Formats: sequence, structure tokens, C-alpha cells
Amino acid sequence: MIRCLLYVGVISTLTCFYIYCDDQIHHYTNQFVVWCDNESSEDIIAEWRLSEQFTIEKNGAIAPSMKIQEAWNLGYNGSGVTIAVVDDGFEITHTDLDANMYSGYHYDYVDNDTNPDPADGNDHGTMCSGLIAAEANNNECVVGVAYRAKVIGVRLLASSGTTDLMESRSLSHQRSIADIYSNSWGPQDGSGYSDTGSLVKAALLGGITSGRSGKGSIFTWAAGNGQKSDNCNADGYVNSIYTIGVTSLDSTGIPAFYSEVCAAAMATTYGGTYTSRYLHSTAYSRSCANDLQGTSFSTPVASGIIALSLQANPNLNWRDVQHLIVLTSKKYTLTDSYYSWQLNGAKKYVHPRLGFGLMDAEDMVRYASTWTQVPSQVSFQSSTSSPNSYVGASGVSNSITIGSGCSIQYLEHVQVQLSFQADGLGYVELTLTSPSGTKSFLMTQRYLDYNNTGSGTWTFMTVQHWGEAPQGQWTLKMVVAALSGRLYSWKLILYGTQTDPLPNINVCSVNPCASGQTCTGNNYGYECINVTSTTTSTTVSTTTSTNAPINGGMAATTVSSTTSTTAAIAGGVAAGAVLVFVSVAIVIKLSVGKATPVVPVTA
Ligand SMILES: *[C@@H]1O[C@H](CO)[C@@H](O)[C@H](O)[C@H]1NC(C)=O
Ligand SMILES: *[C@@H]1O[C@H](CO)[C@@H](O)[C@H](O)[C@H]1NC(C)=O
Ligand SMILES: *[C@@H]1O[C@H](CO)[C@@H](O)[C@H](O)[C@H]1NC(C)=O
Ligand SMILES: *[C@@H]1O[C@H](CO)[C@@H](O)[C@H](O)[C@H]1NC(C)=O
Ligand SMILES: *[C@@H]1O[C@H](CO)[C@@H](O)[C@H](O)[C@H]1NC(C)=O
Ligand SMILES: [Ca+2]
Ligand SMILES: [Ca+2]
Ligand SMILES: [Ca+2]
Repeated sequence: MIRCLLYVGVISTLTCFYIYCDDQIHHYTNQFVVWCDNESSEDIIAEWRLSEQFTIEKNGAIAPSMKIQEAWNLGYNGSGVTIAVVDDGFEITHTDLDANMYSGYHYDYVDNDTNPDPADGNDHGTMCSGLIAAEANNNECVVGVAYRAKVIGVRLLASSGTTDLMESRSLSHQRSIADIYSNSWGPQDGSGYSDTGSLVKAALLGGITSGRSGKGSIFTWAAGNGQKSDNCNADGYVNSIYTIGVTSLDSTGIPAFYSEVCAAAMATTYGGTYTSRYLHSTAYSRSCANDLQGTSFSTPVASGIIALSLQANPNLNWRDVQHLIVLTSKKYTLTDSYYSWQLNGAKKYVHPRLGFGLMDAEDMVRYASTWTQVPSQVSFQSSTSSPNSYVGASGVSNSITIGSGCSIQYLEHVQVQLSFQADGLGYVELTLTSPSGTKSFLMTQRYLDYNNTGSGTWTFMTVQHWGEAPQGQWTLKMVVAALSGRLYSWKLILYGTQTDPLPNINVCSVNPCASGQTCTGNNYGYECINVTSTTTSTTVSTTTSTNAPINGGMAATTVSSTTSTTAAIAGGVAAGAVLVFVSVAIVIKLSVGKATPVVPVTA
């Protein structure tokens, strides 16, 4: 299988940049702070790298912050939490990592041995590991987000490619020990629909049901670097409900140029960009990297933040972690020239390339520490609508009404299982509009697939309706902007809870409230309302629709009975073994394969 490392740019490994002040060596971290040896954490100062100049500012001057230092200040450092990093190999003897590498637990699924050191000198896995757990106060490289967590190195990716079996073993490696599996890899960007194999599906389901003593393994996943001309919903790893998709933010407050359109992504973290600022980390040969960019690097930052949260509350289950991210990630004033924020029906701001916004480590650990497990998950399948319509440039809309037979009142994930055909697969656009009016961009144009014909059934996933009540009319619009296609049939698979998952939490998503307003609970979502006003919003309503249930009031079922029946759509992804290193300008193939060079439309 083609599985790519999701970083952008030509990676060079330079020695660390050091800043000298008071004769002490200061080290970068990717909270954009510099760690000064021999100084207490209170003295950690913020830093941005500006071109080749160093600008030192007080922490907090950089906005918005991921609040990692604030989480450290609350006493969290990842101690007791184990992260399996599934990647291309690890320098387990790197002196900025070795104290946190979990010796005896690593594995190399390429060579089938216990040494994950990459014989080929690859250093992507070493770079990802440093962002999570590089050591603090040791005069080297950087400080990881969870600098006292343990890392298990799982070598999966090599020029020989992967198999479903290798991937599944990697994703279930040391399941009773590993809390988080951090994944900065995936299908080739830009074209094709690439699903997880059946063994990976079983590994993910097995992880969330039996990992962490039944609370569920946490799988973080790089959302992909296909830019806005790719859509992560063609990536079966990111669009699984069991994985936490992470996109990248540019330091100027816009999505990183390589971030994809991704209704399945939960949140964003800084990922580095050559146009603004890079991230720094450890690199192979005991060196440091200072030029990292890609969702590959946002994902370990998210894994580190989740590790801090699991230290704050080891009882969090896999859905608690996702709820925490939805609750605490923030919109700030982040903008995008291509897509807008929407206030969804649960009063949560969502963005097609940034999910619920920038992760906030301080809020994650604060809410985690007093968290009550969310109610059990229920799922609901609508009946199938079969319009069997021709679709052209003007598009076809088709609706499914969810009635009171659906007991879910607070949505989590929404899946659309669609059977379709297109003469120009890359011209397909799919938009799902919920009863609350929130739009999910389930598929957007992908120019590398313009000439590919495809047909089949595919499951698209969105988290953008999180917290909404599902009762009412859902509309799927399919457009084939050039050439043509058919919408054969579709159905909705809904996941969520029957009762308020956050009954004791009252947070305004429009914060702070203006003078004269107060933060008032509105089921899942909370909003600022005018205290003197007699009317409150009815956007989120627990009143069930008067529409008749279209599937005869089917009872709620548990998640484990629902598995994806996704099948690959023909076109695009070639079989073969390649690692693709995506540069700003072109895909560089490091080995044989039939991958199509990617020519980005921007940058
Ligand atoms: C840190 O403090 C120790 C003990 O005082 C000293 O030996 C060491 O040189 C200091 N390191 C730096 C980088 O200043
Ligand atoms: C990390 O956190 C643990 C648990 O709170 C604490 O015991 C330990 O001292 C911390 N270690 C460092 C280096 O901060
Ligand atoms: C590693 O083990 C897998 C599964 O048993 C096998 O398919 C593969 O050929 C082995 N690889 C090597 C290099 O021995
Ligand atoms: C699609 O086909 C047209 C016409 O043959 C060609 O000009 C274009 O380069 C092709 N696009 C891709 C992405 O292969
Ligand atoms: C809130 O109520 C006050 C007093 O009635 C009114 O002047 C103000 O315009 C209201 N603000 C909003 C946002 O509705
Ligand atoms: Ca080896
Ligand atoms: Ca260090
Ligand atoms: Ca992609």
C-alpha cells in the first residue's frame, strides 16, 4: 500500500539554534517558547523565529497560544502516559529522547525485530517523537509537549510499503501499555479514495473497545497535506470515527497552506510553514530539526496535549477525549480566505479546515481533571434513499428526514454512506446540510482526480454537527462540476447520546459575553444571552420533529454493532510501495511506484 509521511518540505537536519542569554543555553519548544536550562518553568519565555532573526517576547504575546506552558504550570508533564508513535523508525538512543523512550516495548514491523532504529536513516519518526516527548532541561534541541511521557517506537513505514497486517499490528502494538497511537502518515494526497483494510478496521475497533482497560485507545491522525485541493474524506484513516484528525495552523492565524478541507478533523495545532514559522524537533543522528512543516507535526503536538489530559484524568475514555477537544478548541480570530466559520446548532464554531479550532492544553487539562464520563454512545441508521439521479454541474439535492424514532439528542459523528459514480471523480462536490442548517463539505474538487472515473460505495464522515439534535431534514447535495455522474443511493449513520453529555459544564462559545449578557446553558451548547431579554435561542431544541420516522422508529444500537462497509472507489491510488515526501513544489518519490506528482495550486 502507498502510505505517506505527512510532512511538507525538504527536511534538512541542522544543529539546534541556540540563544544565549545570561550565559545559559535556551532551547526551542514548539509552544514557541524557549526553555532556559537552570531556570524554573516560570522563567520559560516565549519565542518566535522570524526569518533568521530571533525575536523574544513574553509568553502570551503570541496569540493565540496553545497554552502548553500553562498546562505544565498546573503540574502536568505527561508522566505515566505512553504514546506509541507509528512511523518510519526512531533513534531511540537520541540523547534528547532516550530518557523517555520506553525500552523493551519498541517494535519494527518492517524488519520484524525489536529495534525500531531506521536502517535507512529516515528521521520522520524521530522528529515526531521529539514534539511529543523530547526531554526538558538537558541542553538539547527542544522540549516535548509531554516531556515526561513515554514513547514506544513502532516502525511501520519503509520503502517496501505496508500491508494491512503490518498496519493493524502497529495500531494494536502493546495495546495494554500504549494509551495513544500517534499517526503522521496516510494515503497519498490529492487523488483516489483509499480506505483502511479490514484488519486495520478491526484494530481500530479493538483499540477503542479494549485498549486502556476498556476506556479505549486514542488514535490521533494527521489530516493530510493535500491543500485545499484535497479532502480528507477520501482518506479512510482520518475519516474513521475512532481517529482524531488534526489539521495545521499557520502562525499568522490562517490554515497552513497544506491543510486539507476536512469535515472529519476535530481540531488544529500549529504545524509550521515555510511562509511563516517552522517547528523544531529532534532529528536523526542526534541532531535537531528546525524546519518542520506539515500535519505530520501538528499531530504529535495534539498527541502530547492529549497525553497531558490523560495524566490529568486517566479515566477519560476515547469519546471523552473527543468531547474535550470539541469543548476546549477555539476559534479565536483565525480566518481563511476560502472557507468561513459556522456556528453550528449546538453553538459550537466549526471550520472546514480547522475543525473546532486551535487546541488549548490548559483547558484540556482543567476540564479533564474534573470530567465526568459522557453517556454511552448510541447509533442510528436512517433508511436508504435511492434517487438514482443523473448528476451534472447544477447538482442534485436529496433529503432524508430523521424523526422521533431516533433517540439521539446530541450528535457526535455523522456518516453518510453513499453509492455514486462519476466520470470525473475529482469534480465531485458533496455538501451535507443538517436540520440546524450547518453545512459539511464532505467532498470538494480534487484536480488530480479530474480525469479519473470511479464508482462504488464510500462512507464520508463529519464532526461538524457535534452537539446538534438530528431530528429533521438532512439534505445531501451532489455536484459534478464537469463531466457527469450519478447519485445512486445514500443513508445517514448517526452517533451521539440521548442525554446531555456535558450536564455540568457551562461554557459560552462566544466568549466573553458582552456587558449585559450572561452565559446560559442551552443543552449541549451554551450562548451569551441578554439577561433582560425574554427570548432565548431555539436553534438547539430537544423537541423532536413531527416528521414520521422514515425507518419505523428503529431502536438505538451500540457502536460495536456498526462498522463501516466502505469499499474503495476505483481510480487514483496505484498499488505499490512508495514513501512520498511532499515538498512545497512537487512530490518526491523515494522509491519505485506509480504515484502522480503533485503540483500544488498554491504557494
Ligand atoms: C546549570 O547549573 C549547573 C549547576 O549549577 C552547572 O554546572 C551548569 O553549567 C549549568 N548549565 C548551564 C547551561 O548554565
Ligand atoms: C511530572 O509530573 C509528575 C506527576 O505530577 C511529578 O511527580 C513530577 O515531578 C513531574 N516531573 C517533572 C520533571 O516536572
Ligand atoms: C515480517 O512478518 C510478516 C508477518 O508475519 C511477514 O509477512 C513479513 O514477510 C516479515 N518480514 C520480514 C522482513 O521478515
Ligand atoms: C486531464 O486530461 C486533460 C486532457 O487530456 C489533460 O490536459 C490534463 O492534463 C489531465 N489532467 C490530469 C490531472 O491528469
Ligand atoms: C439587551 O437589553 C438591553 C435593554 O433592553 C437593550 O438595550 C440591548 O440592546 C439588548 N442587547 C442585545 C444584544 O439584545
Ligand atoms: Ca530494525
Ligand atoms: Ca531537550
Ligand atoms: Ca489527503
